[in-house]
Amino acid sequence: MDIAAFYELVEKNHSFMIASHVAPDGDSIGSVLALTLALLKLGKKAVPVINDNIPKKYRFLPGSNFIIKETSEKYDVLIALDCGDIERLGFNRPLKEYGTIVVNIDHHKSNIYFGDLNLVDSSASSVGEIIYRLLDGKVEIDFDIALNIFTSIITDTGSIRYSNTTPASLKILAKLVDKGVRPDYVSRQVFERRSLASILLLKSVLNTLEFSADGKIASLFITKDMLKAADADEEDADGIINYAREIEGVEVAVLFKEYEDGLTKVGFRSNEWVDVSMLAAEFNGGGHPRAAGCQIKLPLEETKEIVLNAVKLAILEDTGERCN
Ligand SMILES: [Mn+2]
Repeated sequence: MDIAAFYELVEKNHSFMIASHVAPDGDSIGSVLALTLALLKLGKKAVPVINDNIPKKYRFLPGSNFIIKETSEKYDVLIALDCGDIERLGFNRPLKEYGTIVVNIDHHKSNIYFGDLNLVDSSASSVGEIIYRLLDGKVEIDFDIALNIFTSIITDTGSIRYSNTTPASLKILAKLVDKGVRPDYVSRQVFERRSLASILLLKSVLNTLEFSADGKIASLFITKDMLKAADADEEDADGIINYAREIEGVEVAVLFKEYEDGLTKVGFRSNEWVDVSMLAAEFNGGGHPRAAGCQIKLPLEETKEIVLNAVKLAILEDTGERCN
């Protein structure tokens, strides 16, 4: 789908459901809201839908109070953002029951092109960047839309620190600052506010730090009891994996989270050369080369053993072919 096809779709249809993945992050929320606000400006009916709780730190985003979790309504068009596959949306019904036409806009390399129309660009830092390019010159990017897109890009690039930070994404950020977005304000909202519970949780999680593969792998885990003791929820665990990734000599960081019914969620981060999206894919997960995740229906200890063995193998293989 190119830009012309997108506007043809907008012209021909009236109601739009803009959706994104469960465990929402800055890119999913920001891009959903930016596109929702733009479609409203074009006189369309547009409803943002994310089937999960919106973390408190993203509540400052204009339009976030419009987000609903589910809908029994059917729209002309369902636009899924930042989802490599249908499962990520976390909906109970088939997509065609939400929208007559399904549009898939994403930047995951692993995207399976599940839409009737697909706009997938894995070179984009974020879906926010793709939305900017869709809107640029067609819809006035006002302050509210700018703030949402800025937050998409700044969160998916880890404050312009990750390898997906490109000249294109930096230029867009500059234009958004021109629209009045204040980087220091966004930073304080998103990166510099921590609950006491998150600090207490961090304290106990750091005690679980373990190394393998000569210090190239660092892993952490979170049990249900640790969450309870810190009076923390999942949101409070945000970013903890980076403490493992940032240790000198570490290439891959892994965070294991214990869930109900023997389910364990696994987060991966890498620094330079291991493609963790391939690792996550081994366990039916997905993501990006430097940040990915999966869920495994096994208790924490067994999951740790299986996953860490897979990471060790990946490190060995990659070391063999490594050129830098
Ligand atoms: Mn994203």
